[in-house]
Amino acid sequence: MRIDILTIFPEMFEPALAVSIPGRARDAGLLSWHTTDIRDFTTDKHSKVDDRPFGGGPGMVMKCQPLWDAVRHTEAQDERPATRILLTPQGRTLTQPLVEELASLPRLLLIAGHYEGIDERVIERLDPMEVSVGDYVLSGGELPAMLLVDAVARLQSGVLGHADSAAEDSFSHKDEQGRPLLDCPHYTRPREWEGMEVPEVLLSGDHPKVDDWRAEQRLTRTKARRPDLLAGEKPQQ
Ligand code: 9D3
Repeated sequence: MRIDILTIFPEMFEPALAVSIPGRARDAGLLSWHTTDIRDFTTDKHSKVDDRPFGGGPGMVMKCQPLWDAVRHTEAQDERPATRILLTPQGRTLTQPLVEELASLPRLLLIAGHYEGIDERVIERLDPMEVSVGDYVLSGGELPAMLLVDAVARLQSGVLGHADSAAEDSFSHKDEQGRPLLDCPHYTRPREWEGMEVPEVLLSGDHPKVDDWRAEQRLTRTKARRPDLLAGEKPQQ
């Protein structure tokens, strides 16, 4: 899979992604990412990617032309068709089902804005999928773009080792109706730490009993911490 990232802060991406699972995926030849600096596509002498909003108000608005030219230039770098994704607070929330859908595509083109907004006309012309990473305010789309790269990278087949693949299967623990559950608690040595013991069942060697305990913990924790996950009939999309 190829991922292109359009941004005015291209230098943010390499250090964050190289050290993590995306770095492993790249080393394994399963993933590549390429940044395009939107500022390289400005035509004025001050390299202005933004301008004051029509109608007044605070903040600046990203101009149409540099972004449009950056997208067209970047798409021409590879023959695979790119799915255009704009990271924006107005988008649909990134969830694991959406990550799985995106992870199966040959090429993503991520657009990270760093302004109050982007001129609506270039959004209309690009017609991207609009994606948010949750209901909180960030200063730009760069960190959301990195979240998305990380989430799709770890689903490229071959990235996760044997242990992790098994963990991946059991990570997606579901209840009887197919709804995702939170994970159970984990413990490792020592058996006693600061007067705190490991639950006896985990030391018993009775694996069916351990499985039952973990299943019960997942359900209890999900009810207590994320009742919304159990609210519907189907998993949330
Ligand atoms: C305070 C500014 N807001 C006025 C109502 C609008 C606004 C514009 C740009 C808020 C945040 C941003 C920058 N954020 C993103 O580009 C962004 C984002 C986010 O802030 N939260 C969750 N997901 C995303 S994806 C991109």
